[in-house]
Amino acid sequence: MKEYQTTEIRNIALVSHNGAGKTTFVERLLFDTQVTTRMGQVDNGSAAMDFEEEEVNRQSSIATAIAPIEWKDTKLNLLDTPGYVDFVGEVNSALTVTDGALIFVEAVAGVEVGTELVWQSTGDRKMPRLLLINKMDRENVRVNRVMSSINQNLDGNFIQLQLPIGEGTEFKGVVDLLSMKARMEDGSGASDIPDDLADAAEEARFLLIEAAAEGDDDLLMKYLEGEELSEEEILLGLKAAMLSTQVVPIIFAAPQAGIAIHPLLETLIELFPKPNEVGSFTAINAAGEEEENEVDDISPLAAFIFKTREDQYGKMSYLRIFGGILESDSRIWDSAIDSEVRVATINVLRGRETISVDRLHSGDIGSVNKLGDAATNDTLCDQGHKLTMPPIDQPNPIVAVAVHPVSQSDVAKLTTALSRLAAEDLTLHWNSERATRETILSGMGSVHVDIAVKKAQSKFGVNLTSTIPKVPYRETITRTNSSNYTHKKQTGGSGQYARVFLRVESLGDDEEFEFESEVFGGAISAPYVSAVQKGCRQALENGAMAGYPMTGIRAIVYDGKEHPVDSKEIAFQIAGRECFRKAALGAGPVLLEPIYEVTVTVPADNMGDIMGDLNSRRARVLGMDQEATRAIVRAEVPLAEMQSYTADIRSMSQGRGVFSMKFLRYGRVPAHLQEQIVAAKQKEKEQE
Ligand SMILES: Nc1nc2c(ncn2[C@@H]2O[C@H](COP(=O)(O)OP(=O)(O)OP(=O)(O)O)[C@@H](O)[C@H]2O)c(=O)[nH]1
Ligand SMILES: [Mg+2]
Repeated sequence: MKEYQTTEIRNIALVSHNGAGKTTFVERLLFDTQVTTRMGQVDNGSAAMDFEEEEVNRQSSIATAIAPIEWKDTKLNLLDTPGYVDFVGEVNSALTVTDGALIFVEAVAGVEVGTELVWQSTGDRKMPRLLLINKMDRENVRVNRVMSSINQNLDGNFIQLQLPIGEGTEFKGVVDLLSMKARMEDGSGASDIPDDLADAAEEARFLLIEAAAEGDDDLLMKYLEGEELSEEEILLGLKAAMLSTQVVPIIFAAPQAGIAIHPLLETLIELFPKPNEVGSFTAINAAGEEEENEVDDISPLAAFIFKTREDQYGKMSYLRIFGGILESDSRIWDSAIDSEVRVATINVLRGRETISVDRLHSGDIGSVNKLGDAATNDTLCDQGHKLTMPPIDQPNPIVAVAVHPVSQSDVAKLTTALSRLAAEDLTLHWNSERATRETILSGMGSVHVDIAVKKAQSKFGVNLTSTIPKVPYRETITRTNSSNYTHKKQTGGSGQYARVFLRVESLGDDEEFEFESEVFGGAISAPYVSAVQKGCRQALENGAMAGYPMTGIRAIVYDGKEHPVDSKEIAFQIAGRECFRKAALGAGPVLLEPIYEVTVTVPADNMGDIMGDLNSRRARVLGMDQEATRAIVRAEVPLAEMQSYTADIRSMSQGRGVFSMKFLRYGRVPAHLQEQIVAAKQKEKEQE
């Protein structure tokens, strides 16, 4: 592959609701630029971009794949992201390393929940955007309908760059409003505008020129003075207006049928910014200061790892060069692990295929194999000029399952497999929950977590079953209580003897455990006091009431008795443990449950249902907001009530609702529920 300079590169993320045709679009471009001899199809598993086993099975993308499209001395790095909401992590990482977003809107469906989400995230990032009304060849396409869906649901200044010629099965091509020429399906150059579209084209062009003029002060002056703007000037103005996010141009295509592809490619190259045109990048240097550098080969090296993937050949780190040039066969610095890493071969990726290159210039995207301990979010730099770029912003998990290894060999491999899965996907988390002794895998939705379980099997050979996780309750006390306990055991020779007097007091919410000694006059000696503390800690772990870990307790040992022969540390440990349990049981023990802050975003029409439902989940509403047509509710909700929320919110809002959640604190379980939980736990114990 030719070596591309910064100005010859465009990095574009393809984003949308699932199934809007992103992957098919890339397959069409790979075919049209003679990379493939047959066009790959998502539906029969032949797509170069959907190469993962689960993608072939599901006929839909689950991870971002990259295609370098070479066209007229320019390389477009297209990042084909998955549209399904569960894979939002892949979208976030793609948006972090691209300079613009091509948003696909399915021509029949119009704006869908996934469209709104990517609209929001690209808007938050102030990215230049282009809207592609896609699958124009589908039966039942009505351009008016999809345009009004866009105008009603997305908040932006849209401007048509093209007029479609025909719609649905009659879709034949587009009128390019810049050149005022028709571009027909066969890809053959330009032709005259069909007569029946001439007036409409003039009208639309007028709006386009106006929008372009507003993008640049000099152009605006010229325009207001009544001068004619050249095609180049219009493009310039439009590009500037897009870069400052003032304007979002709209184009049309039907990639599967190959209609209106070449004009689209040209538009992408002309309108999306070069990597050096979006402004400098920020990184923290060795002195801990923020440093700004241009995206330029002469800037200090900064290569950001935005994705890690493992296959049978080992680990691949996907990176984007922000500053400097990354050379193959070099040794560079990983600022996150503060260590040198060796860059052997550098590859450019095309789906699963790797094409080796000597170097990557600033702005480019590629991958390096076996980069030692380097991980996603690390920045590679020069040892003499250390730089650290900010990590990719990812949401917290919203769905969790408990995973159980099937056989003994699966037990041994479990943690390695989960760690490797989580390293590949930063929205996938795992932890061992001490309160329930379960291994928890959590992610962005049930499909996300299901696929992770399948990958554990297919990639790492670990068989897992999954269940709904138990709620990790805790126990605490509500008042002070004192107790004493004697541990006495006499079996033949020397026995065991310990007597302990202990008081428990309730601590603040955030404190877990404190231990004090008020033992006076050496009633028990120092090593035995420590043994009592150890015993208290054991009791803390195992709970007093229902076997959940206890928290928020201060234990004070204030008296005791030892025996010159029979007292041993183990005896005091046991006495401490039992005394603590006894004291805690008499100190008004209560159950605590994890409470999350939940933010729900739904179409305003669904607000009533969502509020009613939240109430039935013991939620405490913290606030409500309205943004355009959407309502946002913030509430505190116990985790126990959130187990099936992903499915429930989908059905309540016809798939248009989304939510996020983050752990807030532990809160008191209401008395009537506490009784049920304790009883259930007791039953469980009896059955063991
Ligand atoms: N009629 C028509 N169908 C298309 C076109 N492009 C894609 N499709 C079909 O739409 C479906 C989804 O296409 P994909 O390319 O997988 O869409 P995607 O956006 O990559 O989907 P996700 O990866 O799941 O987000 C497939 O069945 C395609 O065959 C098109 O131009 N016209
Ligand atoms: Mg896809």
